[in-house]
Amino acid sequence: MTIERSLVLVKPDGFQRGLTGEVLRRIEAKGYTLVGLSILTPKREQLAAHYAEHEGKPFYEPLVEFMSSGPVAAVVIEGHDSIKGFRSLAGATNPTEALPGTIRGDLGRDWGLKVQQNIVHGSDSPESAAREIDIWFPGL
Ligand code: DAT
Ligand code: MG
Repeated sequence: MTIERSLVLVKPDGFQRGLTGEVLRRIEAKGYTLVGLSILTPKREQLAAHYAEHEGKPFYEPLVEFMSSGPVAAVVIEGHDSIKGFRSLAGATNPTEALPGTIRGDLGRDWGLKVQQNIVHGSDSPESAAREIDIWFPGL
């Protein structure tokens, strides 16, 4: 098992609610290292690249709208199996179904919107992580 990097985003809902520190605390408490950290309001083009796999889905437009609505914290984390490990910390996509103990399960809920607001993004594979880190932290 090689050391992996994963791209984590604290989404606008998490950032606006002041949960960035709580998310970073959980990442560090788990033992992963922070190797990149940036606060920015994402542009549509950046989100279109990031979420290319979801283009055409019913939640795509609401997702891009939501993600560009305010600041996010973009983070690169590092550690053995950190891609799977962060997905485990984050919990299921639907915050109603995400188990207690996970970021989404403890801190998220369904707000009845067209897109789920679920606090965090985490890369889902080594290929996605490499692609996403290049989008958010070119050259890192
Ligand atoms: P994840 O973020 O768990 O990797 P995803 O990549 O399938 O999930 O989707 C990206 C985001 O889009 C997800 O975090 C929340 C939103 N989303 C996904 N599926 C949805 C759905 N069926 N209805 C509303 N929003 C959805
Ligand atoms: Mg995903």
